[in-house]
Amino acid sequence: MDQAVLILIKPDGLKKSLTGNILTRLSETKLEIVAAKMVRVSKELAEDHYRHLKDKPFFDEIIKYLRGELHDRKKVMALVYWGNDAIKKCRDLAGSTNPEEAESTSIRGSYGRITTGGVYENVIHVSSNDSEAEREIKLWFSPDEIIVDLYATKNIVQKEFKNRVWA
Ligand code: IDP
Ligand code: MG
Repeated sequence: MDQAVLILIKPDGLKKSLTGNILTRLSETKLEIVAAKMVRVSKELAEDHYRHLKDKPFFDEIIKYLRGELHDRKKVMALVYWGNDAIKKCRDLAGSTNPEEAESTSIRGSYGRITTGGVYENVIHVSSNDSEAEREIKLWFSPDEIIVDLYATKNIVQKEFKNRVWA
């Protein structure tokens, strides 16, 4: 079944110059990249992304982590991969959430670590199921940033809409 999945290269992955390695590993899946961009992550976006973990003791730390406050790299690379069985293929390549338990050849097993503060710095995010993928993709991307039509859209006319354009 064709599926979409949100991948984030987290600030530790960018700081460690792992973008190329990670994209090469993901290309083994033969999935198609249908969206990609660099994002400066707001507190609101980070909290919405991890809202299912709001009650966890590590919530505040993973918000800081995703925003780049632990790495002096305030950016994340966001991508949407699309194709057959995309979620399982990408999660298998990523490995377990805890990088010390992840298979040593997986992305997280190869490049992740646990900080002294206890955060699992595991280099990438991968959506874990279809509904999570849909929610996350809609959170990180607008319809026009994705080159295929993944979900239903509607047209709205926005009056007095302020938009920044090139000067
Ligand atoms: P996932 O990223 O494998 O889907 P989630 O449970 O959704 O795992 O957790 C989101 C992120 O929060 C993880 O990728 C990891 O960075 C961090 N995290 C999850 N569980 C723990 C934990 O028990 N201790 C520290 N950090 C954690
Ligand atoms: Mg998750």
